[in-house]
Amino acid sequence: MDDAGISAAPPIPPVLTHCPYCALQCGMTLVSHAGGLEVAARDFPTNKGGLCRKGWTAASLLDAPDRLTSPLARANRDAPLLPVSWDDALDRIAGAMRDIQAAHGMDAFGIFGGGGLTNEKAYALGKFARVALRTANIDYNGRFCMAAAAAAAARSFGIDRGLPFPLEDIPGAGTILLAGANPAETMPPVMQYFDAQRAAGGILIVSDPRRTATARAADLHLQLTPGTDAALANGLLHIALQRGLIDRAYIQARTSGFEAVRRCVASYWPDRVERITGVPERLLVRAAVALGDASSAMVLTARGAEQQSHGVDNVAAFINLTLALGLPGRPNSGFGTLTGQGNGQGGREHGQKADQLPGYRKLDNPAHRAAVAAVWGVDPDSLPAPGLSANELLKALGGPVRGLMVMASNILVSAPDAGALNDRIGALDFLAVADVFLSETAARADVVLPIGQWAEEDGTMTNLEGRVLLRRRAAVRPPGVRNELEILKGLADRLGAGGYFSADSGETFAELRRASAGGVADYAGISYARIAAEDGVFWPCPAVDHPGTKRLFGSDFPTEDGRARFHPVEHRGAAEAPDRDYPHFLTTGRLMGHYQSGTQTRRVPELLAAQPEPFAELHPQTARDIGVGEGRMVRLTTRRGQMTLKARLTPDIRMDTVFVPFHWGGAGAANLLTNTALDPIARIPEFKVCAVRVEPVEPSRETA
Ligand SMILES: Nc1nc2c(c(=O)[nH]1)N[C@H]1C(S)=C(S)[C@@H](COP(=O)(O)OP(=O)(O)OC[C@H]3O[C@@H](n4cnc5c(=O)[nH]c(N)nc54)[C@H](O)[C@@H]3O)O[C@H]1N2
Ligand SMILES: Nc1nc2c(c(=O)[nH]1)N[C@H]1C(S)=C(S)[C@@H](COP(=O)(O)OP(=O)(O)OC[C@H]3O[C@@H](n4cnc5c(=O)[nH]c(N)nc54)[C@H](O)[C@@H]3O)O[C@H]1N2
Ligand code: SF4
Ligand SMILES: [Mo]
Repeated sequence: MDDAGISAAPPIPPVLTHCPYCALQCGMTLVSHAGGLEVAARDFPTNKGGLCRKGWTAASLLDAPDRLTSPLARANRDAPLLPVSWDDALDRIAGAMRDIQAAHGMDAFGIFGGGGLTNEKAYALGKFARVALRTANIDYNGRFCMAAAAAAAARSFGIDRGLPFPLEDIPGAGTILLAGANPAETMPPVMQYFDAQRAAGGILIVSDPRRTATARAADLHLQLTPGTDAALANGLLHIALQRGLIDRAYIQARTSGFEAVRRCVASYWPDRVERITGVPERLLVRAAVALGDASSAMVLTARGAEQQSHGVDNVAAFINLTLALGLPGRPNSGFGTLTGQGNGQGGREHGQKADQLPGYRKLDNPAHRAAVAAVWGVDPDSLPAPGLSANELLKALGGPVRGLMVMASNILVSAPDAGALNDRIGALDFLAVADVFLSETAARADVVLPIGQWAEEDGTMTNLEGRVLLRRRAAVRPPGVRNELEILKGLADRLGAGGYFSADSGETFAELRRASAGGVADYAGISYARIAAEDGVFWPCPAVDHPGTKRLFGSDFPTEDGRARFHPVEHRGAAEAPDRDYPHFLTTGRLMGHYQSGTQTRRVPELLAAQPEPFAELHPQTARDIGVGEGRMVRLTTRRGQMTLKARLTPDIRMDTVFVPFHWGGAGAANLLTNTALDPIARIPEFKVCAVRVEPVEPSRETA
């Protein structure tokens, strides 16, 4: 197998690899510099040499002074974390797993994974939960991310691949609607594709309650009320129908269920949609006509439209629009979601999701269970049932779930209603965290495991296009750290299941290929050597002589009848609407210079200097109404919590909306405020909308 052996080669920079952060997975080169490594450009087909400032500075964390280099453990809940040996640390964790499961049942120990893990690790983690720990309760932070789009795409198209086409198709699209996406800050190098699209005469439309850098780069900005995305999409489809812009031949030949959607959107008159969304009727008409008239068009959603308690509905409404216009499967056209985390795509395909097995198979499907059990060499009946989804798992902590192991997530900063989660973590019998740094979550653990970083290991990542990429080892890791594959093998040994696991990434990938063979996300034909030679391979790729699948849906959809399905959707709005006590909308999201919970980017001096602290973005009129000026402290209060932070005034935000970035912990964590209301299908929390009260903090209070 050509996957073996790579790990054994000593790393000699320059090494061609990829950025550790977001789902664009920009290609980069790691070169030697002053005894360490430095990032240099790489002409890779996705980013074409471009990187954002997070990518350029990524290598500085390899020798960060406060990097963890020894396992830590505390003697009891009140004792400090102190260095221990790896054997002690793994014994402690395996012992806690055994004790908790013996006392409270197999599902009383949970696992929380992350979309930053390589495919190999995500696969091994899912297998570890089912085969070694034998718990139903494993889920991951992707549930906080693109889960709504994943569920909606799977229902309508029969498959969830973030983009069903490569980025290179973007410049050829006549019109593009970015719904709740701010790639100018969240994936800066991808903007070259939208710039090229506009330069070729295309129209770019952005829907966002804020006039973001992305909205400023667009031809048309629909500045909608938070939580009204489904109404907007239905309104656009209503106008397209009214003006005869829909593609009846496509609807007839390639879809089912249109009639119910047609009836549903009939009541979304433009003036009604203007009232719901706040977007003027003339802009709605311009957007609908631009999409409907173009010979090719795309709708791309991101977290703005998705992280809502009706996120699946919102995405379904946009999919309906694209199907009615006859777009999916046509050149330079269709629906897609911009997946967020480095391996957000691959991380959801190989089994760290509560309901899934490798290859995007389902745990509740007997044939799928049998296929995977055969590869693993276990009895299908020994595999647990689907378990709790991420936020439900976090809500069960200290209740039915008594122990938790977290790998690659900083839940105390990134999960909704962080104050309540903090209490529940305190009520756990045992917490283990594997991280590179002592994150806010790791600082609460009973045992902390120090992890090797991206540039110190080989492995594969699957980017937002469904392109499987190779991450290559460029540095020797510091003594004292291990990677997740070694840790899972070490724990499995102690649980009597070590024979099922390998600590080698090449061997694990070879097994993943077999386990995914025949599944929706089929990696059987993908090898490390092919990825390196072909600048990535697109799944599904069922055989070594298969070219991989750059574009989906050209002739049919992978549904039972080959047709895409419409789903009628009514506008329902957010779970929490502003009222007298909490009169504004609060929304949360990202800044260019920080990544997620900030564990990594807050440790990069240049990035921290550029964005040292959280702030509340307010419209100047809103600020005048409550009596605060630029840079003054405001108190934000929701039904769940309170935080005090600086006001930043900008006319680019709606007057009824306040925005807070979520990259800080402790008293600066935006998630002290957010709502845990979940989408009923995807179980994604409503990070993007809740009701908030904004008040000035008097000087006496400020210094108190
Ligand atoms: N710099 C940076 N880049 C990142 C990340 C990061 O942390 N930092 N994280 C990565 C990850 S994991 C992800 S998921 C992606 C996320 O990428 P994006 O989805 O682009 O980022 P967000 O800032 O979460 O949300 C996008 C926009 O949604 C808008 N929005 C808020 N409420 C609504 C609403 O009700 N409707 C609509 N239509 N829009 C609304 C916000 O104003 C915001 O501008 O970014 C990835 N890239
Ligand atoms: N309010 C609000 N909250 C949000 C969002 C929002 O828009 N608003 N967005 C949500 C979204 S889309 C996401 S994806 C989540 C992300 O939130 P988190 O899951 O907290 O994501 P990260 O900050 O990337 O956490 C990764 C942690 O793992 C560590 N780490 C990095 N690489 C590795 C590795 O290879 N192995 C191990 N073991 N650890 C590693 C990092 O140091 C860090 O502490 O946040 C969600 N939370
Ligand atoms: S856009 Fe994403 S992948 Fe590219 S350099 Fe920035 S963080 Fe890294
Ligand atoms: Mo995400």
